[in-house]
Amino acid sequence: MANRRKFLIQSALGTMGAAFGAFACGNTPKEKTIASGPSAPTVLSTWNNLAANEAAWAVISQGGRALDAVEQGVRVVEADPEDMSVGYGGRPDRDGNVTLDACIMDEAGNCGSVCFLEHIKHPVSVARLVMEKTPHVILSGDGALRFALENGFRKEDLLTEKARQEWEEWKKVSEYKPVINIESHDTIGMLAIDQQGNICGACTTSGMAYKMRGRVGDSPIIGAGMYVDNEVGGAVATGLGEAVLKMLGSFLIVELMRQGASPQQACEEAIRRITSKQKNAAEIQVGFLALNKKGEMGAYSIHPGFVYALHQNGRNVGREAAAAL
Ligand code: SD4
Repeated sequence: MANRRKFLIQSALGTMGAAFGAFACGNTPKEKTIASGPSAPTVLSTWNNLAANEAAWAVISQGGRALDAVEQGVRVVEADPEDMSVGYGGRPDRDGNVTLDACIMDEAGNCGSVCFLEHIKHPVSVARLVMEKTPHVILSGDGALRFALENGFRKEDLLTEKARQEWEEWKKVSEYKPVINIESHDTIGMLAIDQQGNICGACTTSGMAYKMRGRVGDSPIIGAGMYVDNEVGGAVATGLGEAVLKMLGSFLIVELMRQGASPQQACEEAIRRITSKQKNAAEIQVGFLALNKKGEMGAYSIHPGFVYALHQNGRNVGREAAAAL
């Protein structure tokens, strides 16, 4: 998969103009949102994950369930060693261990999650089994690994040579300092609406590079890294998980949409909560995506550079979100 830094914004100029025009203002007029038709089948994901969107769309275009679409979509990135923030090839913690977080949620409000999971390439699929086969929502660490192995997953070494070399380099200074939009991001959060009009979501990550052992971010926490409510819509987050955990961003966005906010307005309000309340906001990146049941979407981040991929109306395009700072 292409690195985000080489990311090409693949959108028709006219549409880009409309999108940026809409994003530039605080209150997005409804008719300017990127939208179409009631419950338009849609796949929306963080960062430059056009290939992931394609995999999800393949499920939806055949009449499949949004839950299968988001699982299949994010698995593309989990398996990609070039994406160094998710699954296989993800950057390790400061001790050199790749530890993974993921969650999934369906149209009935069922959800499952794994965190601090090691050695399993597809944590999202383990999260789905937690949802479908256990009475629990979250399994962590050794327990999550044991559950995965008992259910047929294979134990693998997820640390690639490239990630190991970067970690060795990092150890020379050992400074834990997430860089805005670079180095420690690429987490995929995905929302999909299927042809039945149901919305589901998933999120998967190796978390912040060089984190402390045992650190869990927002991505596997239902309501923080991802949330969907089939009456309203869904939201996903990317960026510094600690900032999102402090304000349960995805749940907040869905609740704001329930109260009448457009997806764009809801994302902007969620970012405003961070920039107004969290002292380090200028030094960190957080981006949110939202999708309502009509297929209208919103995207907003603290800093410029947050790109996302939207598959709707037969086109799969990358765009950059407007930003607060
Ligand atoms: C985390 N939110 O673990 C994730 C990281 C991320 O793009 O989104 N990276 O904090």
